[in-house]
Formats: sequence, structure tokens, C-alpha cells
Amino acid sequence: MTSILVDHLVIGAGFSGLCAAIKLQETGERDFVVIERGSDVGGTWRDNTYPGAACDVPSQLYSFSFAPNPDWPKSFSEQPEIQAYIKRVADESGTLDRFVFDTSVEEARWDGDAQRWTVRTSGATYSARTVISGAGALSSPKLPDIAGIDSFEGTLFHSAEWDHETDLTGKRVAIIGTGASSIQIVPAIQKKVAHLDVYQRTAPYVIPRNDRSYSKLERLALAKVPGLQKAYRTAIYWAREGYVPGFTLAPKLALPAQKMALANIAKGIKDPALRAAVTPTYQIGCKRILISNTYYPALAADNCEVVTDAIAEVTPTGIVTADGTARDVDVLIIATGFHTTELPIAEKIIGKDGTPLAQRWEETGMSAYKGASVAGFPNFFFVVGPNTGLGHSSMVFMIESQMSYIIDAVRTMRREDLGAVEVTETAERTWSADIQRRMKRTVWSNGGCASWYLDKHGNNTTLWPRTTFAFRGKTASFDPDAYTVSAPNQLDREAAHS
Ligand code: N01
Repeated sequence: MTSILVDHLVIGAGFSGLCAAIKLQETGERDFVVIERGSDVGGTWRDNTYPGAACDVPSQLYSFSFAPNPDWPKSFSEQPEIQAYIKRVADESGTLDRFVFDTSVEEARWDGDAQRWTVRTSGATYSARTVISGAGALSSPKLPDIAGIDSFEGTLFHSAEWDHETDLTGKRVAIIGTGASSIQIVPAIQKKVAHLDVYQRTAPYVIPRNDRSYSKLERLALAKVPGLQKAYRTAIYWAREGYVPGFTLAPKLALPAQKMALANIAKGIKDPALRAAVTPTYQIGCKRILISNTYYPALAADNCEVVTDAIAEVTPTGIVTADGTARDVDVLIIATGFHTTELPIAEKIIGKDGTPLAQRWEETGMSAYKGASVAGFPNFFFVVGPNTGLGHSSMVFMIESQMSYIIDAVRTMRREDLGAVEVTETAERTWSADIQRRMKRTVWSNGGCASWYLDKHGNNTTLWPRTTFAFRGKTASFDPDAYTVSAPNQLDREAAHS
């Protein structure tokens, strides 16, 4: 079988993959492809088109530092604006000719003799010196394991795979889950449906969304006044960093936010029983803190019922709860999140001893040195890998930090004429042990909740437990001392010259 030789293969065309393409090109690396299973750039922002989808990080910060956008219409942008931004940045980057859409990665296997990854896709097979995975943590919708769910005869879809053909007007609708997606969907659909059942397993903390539209004058100033947009972004950045100690060191610092959330309930809901039902019983911050001004008023509306009894089963016509109550619905919306603690792409990555990464992580839990490199998987780098997620700030900042590390690795390999770099087990273990030690005192471990941040071993393998500037410091440059480096072998030289 012939393979297409490339220097670098990037998986995914969301914020991470696009950043990889732009930064590779900037550094003079032009021989790369980006493999994307969807038909467009955007990743999670392309896929999550549910009503009300919006970002809960201000857009001035939730955007690339190298592609500022003075035209954000609001402080917290909605999905269509974010998707349009990603498309514009991609169009203007001059890299799109190297994106291969509608193509899935089926397997990436390390070939130690060639010092290359053989990447089989649903289209061509590639032979790449390095693989950069921007496959993302929020890319695989998770369906709940509820008895009878396959028997439902109405319309059923996941929040990340919204069925726009189904008109909800006048329908009886149920939504399972009360996480970040659900609290945006509920107020967006409540007024049009006949009846809405909201199945809540754990109440989230929801603080007010201090959103506002920018005036024309403000947008003009952001576009024209030198340094203004950067100063604005910097101010938002530092304000957000101020939240970190409340998550990681002293949860008491988050008490004002807890009060704000309780006041938000009191403002939106009059009925004491409903207020009690939606009041969380764990410390704020243990689960992602959500923002909305409209969620609680929607729950309080006459056509809405919050169901806190456990779901016993789904029947062909609706949902039966543990107390025996059956509620019939026409449409069932699944807003139960994503596979986050077992990145699905890991099943497809086969390392130097022939073991899939998923199998290794199944035993040890997810870990990667600096969120990027895994021992046994040379020349493979994650963007948004294990322990790089945030509860307080912009993932785009983390993506840029990780890319500067990866790009420096690529530069180092060129400069030093290296065929392979593989993080040592010791470096990876020490890095992960330090993270888990820091996790012990965080609200995510001690806040009294179960969350998708924690894996089945009880370890938090998803979040970064420090400031984002600490992460930026750690990823400022590639550190070959933490890696076993090898000179190119003959096969790789031949491949490079063929
Ligand atoms: O998913 P979630 P999401 N039976 O995992 C419940 C990002 N995001 O799609 O808390 C019944 O947060 C589960 O209950 P519990 C953001 O990072 C960002 O809403 O586990 N219920 C929970 O209520 C976010 O964190 C934005 O008890 C079940 C809900 O389903 C991530 O996406 C906007 C259940 C899942 O909540 C995921 O958000 C939207 C079951 N079997 C999303 N299983 C921004 O604004 C799960 N649940 C940037």
C-alpha cells in the first residue's frame, strides 16, 4: 500500500488543529495535512448548534491572540459568531489547501524502523514524521446508559447533534441533564414547547451572565485605538486568573460566587420547593460554574417541570422515574455531555510496543507530559491533552501555550537533526504525580460532588490545577532533557529524500 509522505499530520480542524496549521506554516513547516472528519473547520463550535449555544468565556479572551476580532457583537458570543470567526481565521490563514475534510483517522501506528507514523484514514494512508492531535475533549457525545433508551419511538437526539428538522413548537419535550449545554437549551426552547420536563440528577451552580452588546462606538474604538483591544483582553485575562485560588487553594474565596448563585435562584424562582430542588448541595466550583440570567425563570414557568427523581427507564412513549411516575414526551433531548476522561482518539493510536494508547490509559488513567507527550508514543503530540482543561478561563489560551511547546519541539528536531523524540517515563510520571498532588487540595477533589473531571480511579485527569500563566511558563520552550532523542535512521532519511 502506498502512503502519502508528509512531515506533519494534524488531527482535527477545531481551534487546536487550526492553530497547529497556522503555527506550522509560520515556522516554515509547509509539508503538513490536517485531517478532519467533518465537512468544515470549527470542531465543537461547528457541531454544537443547539438553540442558545454560546460561550461562557468573554470573546475578547476566547479567541486567538494573533487574530483579534474587534467586531464581536457581545461580550459572550454565540455559536454562529464563534464559528464565523474560526472560518474567517482559517480562510485568511492561507492553510486551507492542506485540510482534508470528511475524512476520519482510523488508525495511527508508530513504525520504529521508519521513525514515522503510519496514519490510515477513511481516505488515503499517510506516513508522517510527527502527529499532532487536536481531536479535542468535547468531540464525542456521551449517551446515558439508561434502560430502554433504544426503545423510544419519538424523536431523540444529543445536544451536540441537534436535529434542526424537528420543530419543537407545541411539542412535549424532555431534556436529560442540567450541565453547561442544558442550561443554555432550556431557556431557548421553553417558550415554544407545550411542556418541558427537565431531568436533573445534580443541581448546578448558575451565576448571572453579565453579558452585553458592544456599541458601534466601542467596536470602532477597539478596531482603531492602538493597544485598546489588547489591554481589554489582558484585563479580562487577569480578572479570570483571580478565580484560581478559589478552586485550588482556598475554596472559601469562592463564597461570594456561591452567594451570587443562590441570589440568582432567589431572583428567578418564587416557589420554595423548586428553589430547594435546584439548590446545589456541594461546594461551588466542584462542577463547572455555569452562567445564565434566563435558566431559573424558564424552570419556574408554568409549562416546565424539574424532575429530580432518578430515571428508572425510557419507554417507547416517555420516561418512567424511580417513584413509578410515567411522563410521556414527543421529543427527548440528551444533554449528558461528552467522553472526556477517555479521549476516544486514544483507541486509534498504537505506540511503539503495539499497544493502543487507550489500553495504557485504561490501566493508568490519562496522563501526558505537559498535556502533550506520552512515553511509548514518539513524535506524537496532543493539543488539549490530559490535565489541560480549565474551569475559569479560555481554552484558546491553553491551546496557544501547547502549540508554542510543540512548535519548538518541531524546530528542535529540525535544528538538531533528530529522527524521534520520546518523553521518558520518569518525566511523564513526575509531571503527573505533581499534578495529582496539587489536585488533592482543590475543590474538584474535596467539594463533595461527582463530576466528569474525575476518572474511574478518582483522579482528576482533565483539569489544570494551577494558573494559566504557570502553564504558559512550563510550555514556553521544548525541553529535550525530558525526552529520549534519536538520530534519524536510514529509512527515515530515504523517506525524507524520496
Ligand atoms: O455536559 P455536562 P454538557 N442520567 O457533562 C447529566 C463544555 N461546554 O454537554 O451532574 C441523568 O456538563 C449530568 O448530571 P450529573 C463545558 O466544558 C461549554 O452540558 O453528572 N443525568 C449533568 O447534569 C462543559 O462542561 C460551553 O449528576 C445524567 C449533565 O448530564 C462541557 O461542554 C457550553 C446522566 C451533563 O453535563 C459539557 O457540557 C456548553 C444520566 N445517566 C458546553 N449522565 C461554553 O459555554 C449525565 N447526566 C464554553
